[in-house]
Amino acid sequence: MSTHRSSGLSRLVLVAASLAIIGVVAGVFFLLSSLQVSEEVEVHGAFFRRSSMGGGVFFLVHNHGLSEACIVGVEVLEPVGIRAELHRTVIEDNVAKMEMVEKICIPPRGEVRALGVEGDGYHVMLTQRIPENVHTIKVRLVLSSGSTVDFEAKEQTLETTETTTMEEHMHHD
Ligand SMILES: [Cu+2]
Repeated sequence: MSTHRSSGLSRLVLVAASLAIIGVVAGVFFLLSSLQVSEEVEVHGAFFRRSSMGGGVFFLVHNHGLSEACIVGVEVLEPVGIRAELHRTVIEDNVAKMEMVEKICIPPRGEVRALGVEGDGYHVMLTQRIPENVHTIKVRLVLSSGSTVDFEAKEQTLETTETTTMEEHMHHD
């Protein structure tokens, strides 16, 4: 009789303990999944420089997520009709060369300095002439997750540009 009672009680304790564990596990999963879904990729300090043939868009991009995030596409929302490409500048034999890249990946909890040669080489290349009266452009980055990040880039004119940054996109002219 007493053994039956104690086994019933221990079964109750076991059930309560399992429920508590399930609750904790579910809570952790919920927390992780909500971190995944929340806005992970942020653009900071964006600006563009024009050239006769188009220009370059430069920015810092932060990944607040726990997994790698990749930029796989770019488009100019405003003004319409301006083509853009993901680019990287590489130095070979002291000569800066640009190449198109399929993607720009940001490590978990990391950043990429898309500032051309002053940063990690990456930048967005504008391959069409920006109208003279346009001094702010709106850019959309497409991530491999399918989500998008929109940001504005104000024009940085040569007068306000540091001397060291002036050389960088000269080869676009
Ligand atoms: Cu370029």
